[in-house]
Amino acid sequence: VAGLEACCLATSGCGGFNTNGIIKKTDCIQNIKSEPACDLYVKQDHPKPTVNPLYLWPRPASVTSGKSLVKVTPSSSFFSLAGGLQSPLLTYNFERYKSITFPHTSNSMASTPSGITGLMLTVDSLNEAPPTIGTDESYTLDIPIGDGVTANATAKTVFGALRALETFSQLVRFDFETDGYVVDGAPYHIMDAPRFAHRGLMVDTARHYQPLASLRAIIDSLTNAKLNVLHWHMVDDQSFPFQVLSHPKLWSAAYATSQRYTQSDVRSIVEYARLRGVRVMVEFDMPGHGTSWCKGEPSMCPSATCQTPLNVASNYTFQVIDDLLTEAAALFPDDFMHLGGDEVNTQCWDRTPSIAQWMREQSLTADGAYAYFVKKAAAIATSKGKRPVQWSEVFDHFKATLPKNTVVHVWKDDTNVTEVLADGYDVLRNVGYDATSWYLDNLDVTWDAVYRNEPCHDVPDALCHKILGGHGEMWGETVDGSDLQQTVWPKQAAIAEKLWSARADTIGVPDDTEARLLDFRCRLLERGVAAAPVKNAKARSAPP
Ligand code: CP6
Repeated sequence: VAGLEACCLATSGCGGFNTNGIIKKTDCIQNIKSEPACDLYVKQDHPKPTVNPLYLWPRPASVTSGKSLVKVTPSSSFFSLAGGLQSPLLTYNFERYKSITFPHTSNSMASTPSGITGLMLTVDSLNEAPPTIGTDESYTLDIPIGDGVTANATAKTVFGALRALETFSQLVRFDFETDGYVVDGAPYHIMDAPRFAHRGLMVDTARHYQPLASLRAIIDSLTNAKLNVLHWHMVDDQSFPFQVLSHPKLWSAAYATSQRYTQSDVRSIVEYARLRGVRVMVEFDMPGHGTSWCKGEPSMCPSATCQTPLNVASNYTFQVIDDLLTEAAALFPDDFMHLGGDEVNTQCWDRTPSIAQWMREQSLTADGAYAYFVKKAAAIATSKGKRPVQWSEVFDHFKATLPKNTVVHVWKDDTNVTEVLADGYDVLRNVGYDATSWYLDNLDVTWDAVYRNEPCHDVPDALCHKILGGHGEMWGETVDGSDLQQTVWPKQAAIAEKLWSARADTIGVPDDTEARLLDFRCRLLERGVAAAPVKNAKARSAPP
């Protein structure tokens, strides 16, 4: 097919192709010779774990295990809730985890039940309201040795129960020799809870549209690594795919009439995420990165020739933002609402006579006008019951004058995280070894560079616990639905472990990590997640 390279050898490099001026990467995942086959995952072919848990990702807080191999007998009611209680969310996930835990069909399924015959969950609260930053995800999991016995899990919330189901699913494997399921290393006693409450992935749907099916698949993939936030970078300079009922022209700046999200679409994505214990934090980036707003609402922009940042001098700008955030607040139940605030170049305000005049009248410098904008946006979000989240620059510029409910999303190397925390702000940060590795779409970065980052490396212990968590960032300039998953995975797994698991004693990457990640990547492949090879970060093409 002209212009389209479906696949190419990792070593030869491959070109991209250009459609409507949008750079897209070709998908060139191939068997990478240096990557061990997935037989690594067949545990009897691998040295028995001496230090457990070798093959759980992310590493739980505490595991004790034994040396026994126990059989597991699947059944339609394998997963159940203690006390005969009902939870629609858990019933849904019992079905989901039946197919995840038991992917193979044995030839001798009819054989009599033996070994572990069920997993019973005891859950304190069956509240199914969407998860929040305060949701307790701790759980315990006990897998006994015996015949006709049940495994047991406890959790405080239904979302903690989901994490227990995930861990259980990772301990069960299909044994092709005996044509049945087994657990190695029983009995298990696991007590687990996340290190950070906010463990996310940012997906940018403005540089390329990401189809709904791709968003659902990426949400599904998050649960494998116990991640719990999708940060939806909804709009940017390039496109505005989101439906605003009160300002119906805004989404005329979508890439195509088909490449848009209706409010009903958004509701269904948020619900899909809730069922998996994933929060959705939406971002409307402003006043920078706002060129796309001009198409539907031209008066929000300084002028036709100088379009960004959004017009700070116009009350109408804030009227539209208020209307949009009213609608967004009703669609996204999450407490957090991201308002961007990054990369604001105020030259355009100085150069636009009406805005320059307004700034003089208000006795505001351009930086003062920037502060006025981001604080006004934050106040609007707060008035809708949301906590504003804003990128580093708002702190770098305005320091402790920001409202105290602001969550500062640190992405810049030169932002002093200790200072942000000491000034009383909650912090999210991009997890990475240095500025370049914060971005999953940067193919020069290898998984171990991501893993080597310690989220508190530059923060005193006394303040570390105040960091809420962080994100991998999937900027979309070169990534569309064809290569979303292999751009995110497996590097996002390194981030997931840094955010879930206890701070390692070892500086850097513990010895068994690569073997564990190779195993986890095979698990992702088994589950239909198109994770790129672990050992070859450049298995995909570079942009032309
Ligand atoms: N888009 C938006 C981006 C980036 C940011 N905001 C970005 C900047 C530098 C790098 C990667 C991404 N593409 N809206 C910064 C938060 Cl290296």
